[in-house]
Amino acid sequence: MAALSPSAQRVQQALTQLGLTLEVVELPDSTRSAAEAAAAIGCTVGQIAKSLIFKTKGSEKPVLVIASGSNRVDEKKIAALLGEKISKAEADFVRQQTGFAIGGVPPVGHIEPLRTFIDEDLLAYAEIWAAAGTPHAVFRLTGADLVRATGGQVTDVKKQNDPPDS
Ligand code: 5CA
Repeated sequence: MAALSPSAQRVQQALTQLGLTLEVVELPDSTRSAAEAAAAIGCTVGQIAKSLIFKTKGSEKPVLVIASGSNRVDEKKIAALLGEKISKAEADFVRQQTGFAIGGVPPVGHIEPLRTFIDEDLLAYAEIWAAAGTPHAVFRLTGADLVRATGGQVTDVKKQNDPPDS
């Protein structure tokens, strides 16, 4: 089997150090977005754990929200838990804070630990998949693994769908 790329190796090392026997795999097809990852893996979009980086508006601290691929994150819900507004981080900030580029940001293995929130919907699946450092690298895990690995707070993160026109 081909060696993992350096960024994927870092994620594999982080998982191993956490005591998790989870295996990073690099796929030929792109896993850059949740939809692409689901297609490449052959799972549902909901089973993709997307790691999204936000920035607090006052203190400019990074916040990681790990959401089901089929959910949109309601920034107001996270802000209420933090006591501070947040906005989507720009690409440079994501790289500085995590050490990974958008499209491959993993839930673990960041430069420094991040304040983390986990979408409760991810815990409903028997297995989920997360990015592993590159837009071709992923690993399979359970919701319990995700909680254990990140120490994240499990909560309702999702934006409700807009009501239909009446
Ligand atoms: N590897 C896949 C699935 S595991 C993945 O990383 N998907 S993702 O959804 O977590 O990452 C893509 C996310 O990066 C998008 O949802 C979006 O929130 C963010 N993103 C994409 N382009 C930009 C950009 N130019 N600036 C800031 N954020 C971006």
